[in-house]
Amino acid sequence: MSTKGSRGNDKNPDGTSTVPGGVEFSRGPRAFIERKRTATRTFLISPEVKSDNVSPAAARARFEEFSSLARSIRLEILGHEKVAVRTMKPASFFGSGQVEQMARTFALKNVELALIDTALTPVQQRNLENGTGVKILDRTALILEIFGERAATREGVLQVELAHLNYQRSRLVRSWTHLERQRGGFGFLGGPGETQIEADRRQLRERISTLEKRIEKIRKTRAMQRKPRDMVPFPMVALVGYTNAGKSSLFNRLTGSGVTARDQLFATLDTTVRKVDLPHKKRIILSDTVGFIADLPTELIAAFRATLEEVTLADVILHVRDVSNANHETQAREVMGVLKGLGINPDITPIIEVWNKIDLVGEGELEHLHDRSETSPSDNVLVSAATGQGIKELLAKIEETLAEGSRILQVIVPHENGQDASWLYNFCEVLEQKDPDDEKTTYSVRVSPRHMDGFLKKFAGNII
Ligand SMILES: Nc1nc2c(ncn2[C@@H]2O[C@H](COP(=O)(O)OP(=O)(O)OP(=O)(O)O)[C@@H](O)[C@H]2O)c(=O)[nH]1
Ligand SMILES: [Mg+2]
Repeated sequence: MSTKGSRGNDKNPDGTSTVPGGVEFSRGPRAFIERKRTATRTFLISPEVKSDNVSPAAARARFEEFSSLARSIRLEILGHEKVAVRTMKPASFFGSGQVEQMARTFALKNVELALIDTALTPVQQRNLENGTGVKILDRTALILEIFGERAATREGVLQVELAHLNYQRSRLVRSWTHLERQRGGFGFLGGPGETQIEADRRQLRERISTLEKRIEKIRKTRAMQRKPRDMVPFPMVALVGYTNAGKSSLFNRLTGSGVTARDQLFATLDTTVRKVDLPHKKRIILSDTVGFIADLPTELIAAFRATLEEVTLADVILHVRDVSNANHETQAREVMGVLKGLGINPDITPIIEVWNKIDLVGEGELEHLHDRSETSPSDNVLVSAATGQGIKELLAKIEETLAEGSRILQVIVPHENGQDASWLYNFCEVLEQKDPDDEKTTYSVRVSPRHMDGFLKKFAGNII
C-alpha cells in the first residue's frame, strides 16, 4: 500500500504506479499485504457465528485451515483467536465491545494487520479498520494474496491480477476513504471528487479488459498446444479436489512425473497434462490442476476459467478426497459446489471419487470407509498416492467408466466436409478410417456421452 498522496497515474520509484485504493499498479499480481523486509505483524481472528450452526469438529477444522492459510505466506503470526458472534452486525460484523477488545489486543501486541476468516463487506472492513486502528483483510483477500505469491507462469500471474482487480473494483470507494485516512487527512479536505472515482473506475475497467484479452490469447494458444496430433484421440481425465487432498501426488504416481506436491495449501496453480496408459493399453490424457477451498473467491474462479478448461472439457473427472481429514465431507461438498459453478453436470461427465490417504487412517476407520464406499451412490476407489495402494483398481475403474458411457458408431464423411473429419478427431476417439473413395471416407468412432449431442447434431444423417 502506498501512503503517499499519489493519484492515478503517478509513477513510483520502482516503476510501478499507484492506482485507486493505493494499491500498487505493477505488472505482477496485486498485493494487499505490503512487501517489506520484515514480515507483517499479523493477528488472526476466526469468527464463530452462532446462527451458522457449525459442529465443533467442523469449527476446529476451519480454525486450523485458516491458520494454515495464513502461514502459507510470509507473515509474523502473533496470535489466533476465536470470537463468538451472536448475530452478525451489518456495520462492523462484530459487536462494538468486541471491536474495542480487539483494538486493545492489537495495540498491546503492536499488530499491523488482522486477518478475519469471513467475507467482509467494504463497509465492515472500513469500520473495523477505523475501530481497531489496524489494516483488516478478509478471507477472500488472503486467498487472493496466496495466489498472488504462488503464481509463476504468465497465465497464472495474469489470472491472479484479474481476480485482484475485480475484487478491488467493488471496493473502490472504501479504498479511497481508507487512503484518505492513511494520509492523515483531517476530514475538512473532503474525499476525492466523484470525477476522480469515475476516472479510477475507468482505469480499472480498461486494465481488466486488457487482461481479459491477454488471457484469452494465451488460452487459445494453449488450447492449440493441448491438442498436438498425437494426443487428440485420447479421452481427457481431470484431477480435481480440495487443496492438499493429494491431486499432484496422485498425478505423479499415475504418470511417473515430478510435479510439485507438498504439504502446503495451493501448491499447484497451473495445469499440467500427461499421457497415461490404462491396463488394456487404452491411453488417456490426465491433468493436474489448482485445488479448491471453502469460500473460494468467485473472482478467482472466474479468472481461472482458462486454467480450469481441462476440467470443463474432461470425459471423466477424478474427485480426490483426503479421507484422513476430519472435515472431508464438508470439503467434498465445497468441491462439488465449485464444479457445479463451472457448469459441470455429473449426469454428463462421470465423476469417480478417489478416497486418498488411506495409509493415514486407522484400521477401524478404514473398515468403516469400505462399508461406506459400498453403500454410497458414487463410484469410489480407496487409494494411497503415498504407498500406491488401490492405484491398479483406480486405473481399472477409469477404463471401465470410459467404456461404459461411450458408444462406437460408424459415420460417413464426404470429403468436401473436411471440418467434419477434424471435428471427429477433436471430440471423438477415431478407431478406424475405412473404405475411402474419391468422395467420402467411413469412420469408426467412439463417442463419449458429453459429445453425443454435438455428434448427433452434425452427423445424425450420416450414421450407418
Ligand atoms: N500419507 C499420505 N500423504 C499424502 C498422500 N497423498 C498426498 N499426501 C501428502 O499430502 C500433501 C499434499 O499433497 P499434494 O499432492 O501436493 O496435494 P494437492 O491436492 O495437489 O494440493 P494443492 O496443489 O495444494 O491443491 C503432501 O504433503 C503429500 O505428500 C497419501 O496418500 N498419503
Ligand atoms: Mg497440487
